Amino acid sequence: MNNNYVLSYINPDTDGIACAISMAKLLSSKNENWTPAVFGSIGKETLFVLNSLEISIPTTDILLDEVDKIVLVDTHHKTQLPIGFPYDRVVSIIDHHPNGDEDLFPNADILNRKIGAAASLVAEMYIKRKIVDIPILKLLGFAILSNTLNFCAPSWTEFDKNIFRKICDIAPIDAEQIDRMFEQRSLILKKDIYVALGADFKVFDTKFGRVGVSQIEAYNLENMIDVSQCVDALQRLADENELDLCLFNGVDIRYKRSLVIAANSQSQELLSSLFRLDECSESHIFNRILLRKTDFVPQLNM
Ligand SMILES: [Mn+2]
Repeated sequence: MNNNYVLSYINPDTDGIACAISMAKLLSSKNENWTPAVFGSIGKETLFVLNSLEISIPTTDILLDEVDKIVLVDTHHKTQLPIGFPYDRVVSIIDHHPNGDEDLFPNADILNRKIGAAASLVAEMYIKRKIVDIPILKLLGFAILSNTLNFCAPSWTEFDKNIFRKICDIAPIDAEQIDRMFEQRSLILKKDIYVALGADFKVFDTKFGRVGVSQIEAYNLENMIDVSQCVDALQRLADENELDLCLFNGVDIRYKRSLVIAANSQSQELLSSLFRLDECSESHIFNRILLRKTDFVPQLNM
């Protein structure tokens, strides 16, 4: 049996893994065996999707020394691949990212389009060849949703949307399953809010003094966040950074709203004066998405 792999970048997301599984299935035949495999680990969101579709989890056991041919999906970038990666064995690349290292792959056909998900390109192959494989089509549909944040991220294109519609005509995707998939991604908010808040925390010198603003963009964020835990974590961040003023901007992609939380009473006053709110409270929901760059930083200096 030959030793062919479909691979993506180290610690791939749902798009990378969905493409690896689907391409391996598409390429495998009586004479040729293709194995989807993963460098690094598989995230919670992806595991949820694979389990709910009853698709087996790809192996992480890759014998690069003995590899015959490789198809690479969702990447063609040197920095995203392991040291010693056999570039010359790559026969085909399917990607949607700019600035790849084309020259490293002398034997590869490269398909690279600037669209929202590599899964859209693989799904197009299934649709064009009229291959009706319901779990695989659903997997690719979930990957498109994951990569485009349910068509909320700016990266999606009409191509992605068209392919997604065609997938749904053949293999409808349950809206509740979509919510549950995205919730897997937001679990960090429940598990360790302090780590989540610290991941994107910036300090600004403003006319009010130094102000820390943490921001998280997540799906169904309002239902994942415990406000009092968030206040405590925010105060901890404020203390560590020797700040009196500290705010959190939680962008809920599902409801297209922002939940803003203040660390302490001084920060509550700042919050109400920044947005001319009638009263001071530890949290406030805005009926639109606020962004730190456009809705906080300019106001802090005005
Ligand atoms: Mn991708």
